[in-house]
Amino acid sequence: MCPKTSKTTPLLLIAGICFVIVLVGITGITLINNINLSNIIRLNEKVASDSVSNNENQIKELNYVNNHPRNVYLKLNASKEDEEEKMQKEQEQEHVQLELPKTSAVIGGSKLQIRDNQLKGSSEAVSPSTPTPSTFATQLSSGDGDAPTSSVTSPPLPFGGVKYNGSSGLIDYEKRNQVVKMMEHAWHNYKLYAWGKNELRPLSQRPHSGSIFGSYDLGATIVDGLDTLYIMGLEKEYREGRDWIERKFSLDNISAELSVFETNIRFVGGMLTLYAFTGDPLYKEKAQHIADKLLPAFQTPTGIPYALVNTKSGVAKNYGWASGGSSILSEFGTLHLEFAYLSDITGNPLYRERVQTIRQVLKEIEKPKGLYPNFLNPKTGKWGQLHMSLGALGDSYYEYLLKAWLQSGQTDEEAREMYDEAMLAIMDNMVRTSPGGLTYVSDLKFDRLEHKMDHLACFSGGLFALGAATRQNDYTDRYMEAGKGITNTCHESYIRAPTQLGPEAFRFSEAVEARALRSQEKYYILRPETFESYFVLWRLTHDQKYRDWGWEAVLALEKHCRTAHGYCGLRNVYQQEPQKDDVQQSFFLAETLKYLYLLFSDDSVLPLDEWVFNTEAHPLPIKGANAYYRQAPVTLPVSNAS
Ligand code: DMJ
Repeated sequence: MCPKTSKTTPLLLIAGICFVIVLVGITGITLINNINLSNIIRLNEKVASDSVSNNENQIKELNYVNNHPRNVYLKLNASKEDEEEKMQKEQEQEHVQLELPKTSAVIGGSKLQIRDNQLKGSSEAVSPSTPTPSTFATQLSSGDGDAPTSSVTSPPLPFGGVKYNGSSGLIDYEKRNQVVKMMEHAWHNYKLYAWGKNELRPLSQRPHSGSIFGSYDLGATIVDGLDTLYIMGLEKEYREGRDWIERKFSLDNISAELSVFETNIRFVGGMLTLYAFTGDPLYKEKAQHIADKLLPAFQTPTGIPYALVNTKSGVAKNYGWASGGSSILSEFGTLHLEFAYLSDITGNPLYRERVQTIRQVLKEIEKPKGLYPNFLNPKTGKWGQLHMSLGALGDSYYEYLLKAWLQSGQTDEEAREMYDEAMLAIMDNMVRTSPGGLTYVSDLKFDRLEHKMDHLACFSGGLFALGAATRQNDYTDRYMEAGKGITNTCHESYIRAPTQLGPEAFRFSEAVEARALRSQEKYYILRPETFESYFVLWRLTHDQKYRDWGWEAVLALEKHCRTAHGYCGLRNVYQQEPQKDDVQQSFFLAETLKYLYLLFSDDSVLPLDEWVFNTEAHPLPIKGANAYYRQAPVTLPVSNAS
């Protein structure tokens, strides 16, 4: 008996333990699933409740299908094809074969397809099927939203007469789909863990309240990312975002201290693009609502705005660290596109007047060596420290000079002149070539060059190239050369890091080229500037290397920045397995993924002669060349808004 009992006891014991383990396991998994599931259900319900409304009306109002830039293009082409088919039939009857007249021109060293019939003074036959902006307008149906410009007659030719052939630059579907999947991943996780908040912390799966917009529920990722969703055709996600804006977005009754610059480029810019795309009056109202909250910042003796404004009290001030109470060039100099466009769509000239005042101050002030220092005192109208940069604190001011001219349909000649003067001064005083042959833009501090380039300055590859492609003058070739050289250097800064992602700043010395040296320069926060230049250069040259470089970046982002719950920046790009920073920046959705998507799209998606990108990659229509401009019919007298 005894031996028998001792044999069965351990067996029973083992069976009992196994049973308990299985039981605990099942209960644990069910619990975890329930937590995740209830989380998802809760968030989906929240999103859904934000979205409940008369869907049918919305569909009619938004008219997503008809107004989507891609679909309008397809629609245009379809009608073009119809016409071509009709023509062909007629010609077949006459046994005549005609071809759409095309030729090519070398602009800034790149070969571009142009349409002869759109060249000034061309004597060649005009193809009856070639769409013009006015046919654009009449073929559009804008539903219940504000109508696009109804008749756009003989617009001044953008790009100095050069028009891209809409069919060139084919779509790379596989790579583009990958970018769409990245956008879905970023958006869905933001929706799951941070909906309505500003940004997502992917590792901690909670909102990022330390973002520049703080802990207020301003939905920065929604407003910034929405036009990217729209462009990518992610309609369901787009509608969720649009509904959130309608129901929740307001700056009334909150006392947030907002950056005038950041709020303008992300929120006003985002709303303006959505308005241009859809004609949905909601976006125009919101853009104006936000801009009005920024207006108190402009009440300074010079009209140069302060950096920060309180949305409730209207009290405005500058950053304590900025050179003796100065405002910052890249901030007050990056308002022009949005404010000018806002005036045109609202009929209220006040916004344009505010930025025109800034322009006049900058035009008239004496510039050391023709350069613009980063700091300007809004009370005295005098420069602060004489630090010059095409990176942090300077960058997008120069961008907006060229783009204000483009946005105006190349009529704002003052802006182009200021751009040319500034960029020539930068080329002479700040652009240098390393011993290894890399072109870079140094910072300049008083008379001393600091051979360092910010990642932020990598946008300037595209800026120089765009300057070259849009006007043939004595500097065209230099601009294009600088644009290509800088873009190549930024690519080098990426591929010299084991992660294949570029550092925040990189230096040039006897010992190193295009590498960060200081620990605080080695991070990568999902920035877009290098990809922005790949995109612009790709559109202007169709050199395959730019797409290849973009794809390298996609692979690197997937390898190092993707997490189970969104995308993070890296603390040190020179480590094989870098630590992640736990922030999914809103500009990752607004800019980084948009530029990568466009890089693998064909040229007809947001053609550069019809759209100009604000500094947060929100495309704005070009006046006279784009039926989506939606200019208000009447210009109101100056309002009493301050
Ligand atoms: C964006 O917010 C804008 O591109 C801005 O002009 C500069 N920095 C970030 C992205 O890096």
